[in-house]
Amino acid sequence: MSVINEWLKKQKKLHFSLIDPDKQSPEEAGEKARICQSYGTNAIMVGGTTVSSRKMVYETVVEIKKKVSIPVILFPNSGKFLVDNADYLFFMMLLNSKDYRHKFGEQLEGAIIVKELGIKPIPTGYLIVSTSSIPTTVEKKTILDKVGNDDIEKAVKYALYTEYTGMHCLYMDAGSNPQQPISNEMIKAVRKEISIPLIIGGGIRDAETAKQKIQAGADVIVTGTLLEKNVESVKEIIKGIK
Ligand code: 1GP
Repeated sequence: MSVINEWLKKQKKLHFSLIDPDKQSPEEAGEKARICQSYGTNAIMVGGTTVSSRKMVYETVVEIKKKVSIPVILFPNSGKFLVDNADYLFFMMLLNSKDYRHKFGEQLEGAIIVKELGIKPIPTGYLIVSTSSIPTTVEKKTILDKVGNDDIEKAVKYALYTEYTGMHCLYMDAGSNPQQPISNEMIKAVRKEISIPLIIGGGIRDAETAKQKIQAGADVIVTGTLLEKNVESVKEIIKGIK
């Protein structure tokens, strides 16, 4: 059984806090993680589209691990920035990238590093949903088979592909700080067709929105930008989820 399923057996719905090592000092990252744990977040994700220093990732994880007891999961943009002091790694296929490197190449190079470092991989299908008229950072970094908020059938196809290829979870992401989150309709349609855990992130900034995404069928909500701007506001989001 996948580790996310194990966690979901203990708590029906989960919240993950995403910390980008580029956005603050490792010490500040540790303090944010501590606050998020005190609010009831279930894991700290470490990563971001623009991360470019392995040292910064390592030191950020060191400081986070000093302050929290919950799992730390790497959310990598490349095999180059993997570190051995995190507990888990989202080993992700960027499902709707047309770019060989993002879909397969980075993972291929990263596989041997994962083995050598002994990090536990969580096989994850990662689907970028384009919800905004202004492209998010991740949309600028790769060439996408665009899945818009109305392309529900296409999202369902990618979700089924994820389940049928044996991946442990599907992470549907509207990118960092998009104009709007993934629609409730899309989440409902995907949830209806798959049984693996469904992680939803991107643009979730208030408790009501988080609650709606959970009611539509999300198992896990990811919050990133909000905790960079005002970590206290994560408390309400977690209340909305649980
Ligand atoms: C981005 O899903 C995450 O990859 C979080 O998005 O920064 O908008 O919370 P936000």
